[in-house]
Amino acid sequence: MAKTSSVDAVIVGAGFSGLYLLYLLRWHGFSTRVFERGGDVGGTWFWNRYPGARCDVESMQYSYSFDEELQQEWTWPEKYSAQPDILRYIGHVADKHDLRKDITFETSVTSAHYLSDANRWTISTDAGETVLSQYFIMATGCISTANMPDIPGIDDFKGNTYHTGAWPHEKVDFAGQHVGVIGTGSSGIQSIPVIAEEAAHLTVFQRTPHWTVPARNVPMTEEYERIWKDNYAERRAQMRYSPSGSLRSVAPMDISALDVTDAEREEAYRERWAAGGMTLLKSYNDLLTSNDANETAAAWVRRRIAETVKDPAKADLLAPKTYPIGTKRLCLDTDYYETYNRENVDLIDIADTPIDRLTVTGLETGGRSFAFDSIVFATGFDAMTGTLLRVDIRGRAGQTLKKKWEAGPRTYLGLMCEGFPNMYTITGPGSPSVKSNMLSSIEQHVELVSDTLVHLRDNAIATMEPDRKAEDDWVDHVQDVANQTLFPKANSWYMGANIPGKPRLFMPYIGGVGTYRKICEDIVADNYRGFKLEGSKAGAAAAE
Ligand code: N01
Repeated sequence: MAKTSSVDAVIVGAGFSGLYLLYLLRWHGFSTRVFERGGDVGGTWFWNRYPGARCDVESMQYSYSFDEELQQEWTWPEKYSAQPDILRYIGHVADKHDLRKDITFETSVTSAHYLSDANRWTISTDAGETVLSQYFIMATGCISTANMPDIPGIDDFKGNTYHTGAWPHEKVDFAGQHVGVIGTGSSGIQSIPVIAEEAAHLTVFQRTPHWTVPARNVPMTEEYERIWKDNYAERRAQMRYSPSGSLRSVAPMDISALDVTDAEREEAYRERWAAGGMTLLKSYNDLLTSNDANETAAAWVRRRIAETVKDPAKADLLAPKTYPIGTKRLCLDTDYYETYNRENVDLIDIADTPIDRLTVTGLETGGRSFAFDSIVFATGFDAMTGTLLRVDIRGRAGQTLKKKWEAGPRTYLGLMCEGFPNMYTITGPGSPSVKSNMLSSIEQHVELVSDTLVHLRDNAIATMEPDRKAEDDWVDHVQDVANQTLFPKANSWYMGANIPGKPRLFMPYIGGVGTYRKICEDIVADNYRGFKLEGSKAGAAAAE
């Protein structure tokens, strides 16, 4: 018989956001259950264990700020941490705060239905459990549903197949193998150099070349760590109100790329290329708003590719030409272009000749057959909405989230949806989320939700949801801000363009982390402007 229990809050997901939320809600005295699909904490870092997986935000910044003792005692081995080190950190946080005891692992939430009369969510899992909860919080991350392309014959292949976003826990040994990698986004760009070193032969299938710049990852030095730790309070405060939720190693320049000489531009790009990381895009203030300005950086990077890759035909294929630099997620790499100088690495352009089918021994494309021992799908995610829409979520009057979002996600602040009372999304579509240092955005949303639940409890407010106009205005604002940039020009997963049939619109809020935080602060200070706060707790409890 199905088990049924009742709690104040159900959280879905035990990644960075779910864990911090559990910590805060528990601290505030809310009874809380967490359901997690994976076998342990970690979220994206639990699943993305592919060779070369590491974070492209510096670890001193891609880490929790809420626990001063933790941020002082923890030591990161490298500037940009590898996946095992990040997972170890998350595991340590779970241990330190004894979080696992409230988490049910290897359990997926399959449905969440709002019961108007009782003002409760009834939440069911694939383990047959049902939980009644006043608050339902999706902390499921933005890139947690792997996109496996629908290629004919995928079950015919007799070799091994892997997806970077659902990598096995045991070591995959490519030694002596012929390996194919499909996809050249961040996951492909990180894994290709590492697989190339191990495999006998690697063939990369590229549909669209991605822009990538050197990460310049280095071991952490005591001095660098000490400077951060001595200045954490001030630096974290700056991060919270910065455009991207992170601080740059080279200061951004508030000037147009078109208002300087060629020699000045050359020097600026060289300095940032040498420093590594995302700073290149901050060289000038209009690289992501002006085609002409953007093209100065794009042409400069194309020249670096041509300098690095010895085979001119490969270099030409690797140089993006169809969309502005930075409008798909800029990748950070270690020796990506250099890898194409290896004799055991081939690059196959599938822009005009998609993969026709997988066969028993490999795959066919463009009239050619390729034989492989293993094929790696580095084909990305049904990002931002995919995981939310896989759960059967129904709000007032049985309205499904799928129906509400059929033309694209509609949220107020990326936090709540009209018609879905007391349901929250952490870093949901319409918030800075993936256009920021995720840790800054996660902490902001988690603290906002936790403070809000305390406010509701203290004021005996039974239900909270956005009003329709506030939501409509926010959806329009998110698009207006995006349309002032070059981002909509790329067929990116930000636009939903990587998933056949997905509505095309820019999903994250690109107005900036600091701007967004101030908007949220104003809204809260103005008695949660744009939200309907209704009913009394006593009434809700009586109805239960
Ligand atoms: O996924 P992607 P990802 N046939 O969608 C190709 C974060 N992340 O996993 O560009 C052939 O970027 C697709 O081609 P195209 C980060 O936010 C962070 O690499 O659509 N090819 C593309 O080349 C990142 O942006 C880190 O034409 C197909 C690739 O597969 C996000 O996760 C590390 C295809 C998918 O690239 C996603 O990155 C890793 C098909 N049918 C990820 N379908 C760091 O922190 C798709 N492709 C460093």
